[in-house]
Amino acid sequence: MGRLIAISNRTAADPGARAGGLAVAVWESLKSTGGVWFGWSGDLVGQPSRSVRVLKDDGVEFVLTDLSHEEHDQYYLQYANSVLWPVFHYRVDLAAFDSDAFQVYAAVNQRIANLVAERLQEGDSVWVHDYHFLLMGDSLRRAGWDGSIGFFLHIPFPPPEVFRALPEHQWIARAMCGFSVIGFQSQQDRSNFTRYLIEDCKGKDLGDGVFEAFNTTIKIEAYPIGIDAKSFEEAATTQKAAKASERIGRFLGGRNLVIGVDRMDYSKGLPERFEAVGRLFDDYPETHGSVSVTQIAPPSRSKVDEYRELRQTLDRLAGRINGDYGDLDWIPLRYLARSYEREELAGLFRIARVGLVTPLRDGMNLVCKEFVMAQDEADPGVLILSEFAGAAEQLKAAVLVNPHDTRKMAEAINHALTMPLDERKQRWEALRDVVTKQDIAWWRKKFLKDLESLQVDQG
Ligand code: ADQ
Repeated sequence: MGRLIAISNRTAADPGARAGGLAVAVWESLKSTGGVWFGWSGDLVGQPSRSVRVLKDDGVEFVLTDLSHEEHDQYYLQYANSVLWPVFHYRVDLAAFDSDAFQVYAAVNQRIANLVAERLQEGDSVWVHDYHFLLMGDSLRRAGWDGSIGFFLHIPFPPPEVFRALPEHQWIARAMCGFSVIGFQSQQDRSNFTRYLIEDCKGKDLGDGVFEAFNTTIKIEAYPIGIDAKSFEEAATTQKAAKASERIGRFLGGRNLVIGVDRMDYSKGLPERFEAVGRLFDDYPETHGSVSVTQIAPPSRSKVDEYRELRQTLDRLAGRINGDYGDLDWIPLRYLARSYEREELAGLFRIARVGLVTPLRDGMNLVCKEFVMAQDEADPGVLILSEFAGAAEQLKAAVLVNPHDTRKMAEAINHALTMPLDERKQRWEALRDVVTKQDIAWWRKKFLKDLESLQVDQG
């Protein structure tokens, strides 16, 4: 097999950034084959730059480019994060459509494609990641690369009716057909995209996951991303994990912990979750004084304004709940706007009776898989999962909820809190099986196998 070439907006050049899903998955893949990882350096400069910085670590070469201030603003903050992110999460109402920003988005895709194409060798497999680079297949073709190119979308793909709201939808779909393999998180996302291809692009289903559109064939599959299950399981029994459990244990004073851990983003359904917690205390008085809900959600720097509004809503909701129900020795709902280390989170998950993962829409969601792996098998907690997270297709043994239905969510939390040990064990064993079998290595192999088999076909 040739070299693996990864392209993603942020890379794991900074070892501290190797904790998230994408970074771990790509890092492991590149280490095992020895490859090159292209992406943004994280630095900003005056003008679009032609130069790159090359770093080497553990056999992996990082080729990093700076973004100009305009590129950062238009490509990254505007088009990727304020247009594609909301529309792909079904939130057309929040999108700040902007055709100038799209031009810069296309130009950055092409600039980076040119940088990559200059360094490609015959036999290389190219693996492009996420919504920052939807046009990269076409851009690489324009730059002269005719080998195979895989693409994996980490966020949802919306139904055609929503995708069509993007003024550039046809351009984007046509460019995506420059990829040889397109991977989605779920069957739902895959079928949204293939339906668009058939309805709007005269696409044809050739069977076996292969589609024809724009005079080319593309393999289109769902590859649900996993976590490094074994290592998360181990993280939950480290000293750091035990210390975190002990610290929160002091605050809990024997009460049941219900935990939520998210990046602060409107897609995560935090106000709806807080409403459901309010309903829990309204409708189930027996929970007063016996349950503590802790929500961890650190602010994200690139979304300052949006964060401010969300934060105000959460503060108002938590204030109402704590004012109505709190007591001298009981805070019903705590909201911590900071982040914790992986081992600490694992320790908190382990001591929790209920994990609340209720996004309004999520590509996959890795937190729910981490919650599962952190549990104590003798006394496992219960996972409450939104039916709108990609993970719901795999984690059917969770308590599945509609995150918009706050009354039902309150009922589900109460059900989870009172669930007998036998049922908790049964559900957890089924969940652990899936998360362990379909882990990060399984995902990577499944995707790369399809990408490589195309290369053999073409060769
Ligand atoms: P994210 O939207 O970032 O990822 P998610 O998959 O839930 O969402 O989390 C990624 C990682 O961040 C997890 O390892 C989690 O532990 C960590 N994390 C989240 N909140 C944290 C907190 N408060 N403190 C510390 N760590 C925290 C995108 C898509 C997802 C998709 C992933 C991977 O939006 O749908 O699952 O990519 O493809």
